[in-house]
Amino acid sequence: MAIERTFSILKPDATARNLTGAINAVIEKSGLRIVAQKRIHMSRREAETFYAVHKERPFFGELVDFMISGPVVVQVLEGEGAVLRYREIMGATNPESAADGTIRKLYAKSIGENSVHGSDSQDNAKIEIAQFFSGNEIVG
Ligand code: DAT
Ligand code: MG
Repeated sequence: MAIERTFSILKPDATARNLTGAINAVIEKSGLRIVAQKRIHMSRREAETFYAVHKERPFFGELVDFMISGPVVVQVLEGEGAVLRYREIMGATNPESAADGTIRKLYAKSIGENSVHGSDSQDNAKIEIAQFFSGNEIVG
């Protein structure tokens, strides 16, 4: 498999509980490298743009409100098959269904407040990375 990049967010429930380092430790133990990272407070418009694919879903309003409820850490992760690899270590969207040892099993509070985002395809990874990082902020 090729070296890829994926986009990650440590969500407000994670920053609120001071879990940035704990989650980064799981990421780094998996072999993925954090090649860009910054702590931001998303605007409503940024969150709506980021999750536009879900705008018809009943939970969209709640999701946007949550994502702007506190700081987040946006990241670019790099490694072999990074998109799929990160989805594996994140675990299922609903922490009750997430496998043991995954970030969501370890730390997520609920299906809505589930600690992390990870891109679901290489195409979306490129789009999501470009929403938050310029090329010179990514140091591989
Ligand atoms: P994932 O984050 O695993 O890619 P997704 O893309 O289907 O999941 O949904 C994006 C986020 O929306 C998810 O991380 C949390 C929220 N969400 C999804 N399904 C939900 C639901 N049934 N109720 C509340 N929030 C939900
Ligand atoms: Mg998704």
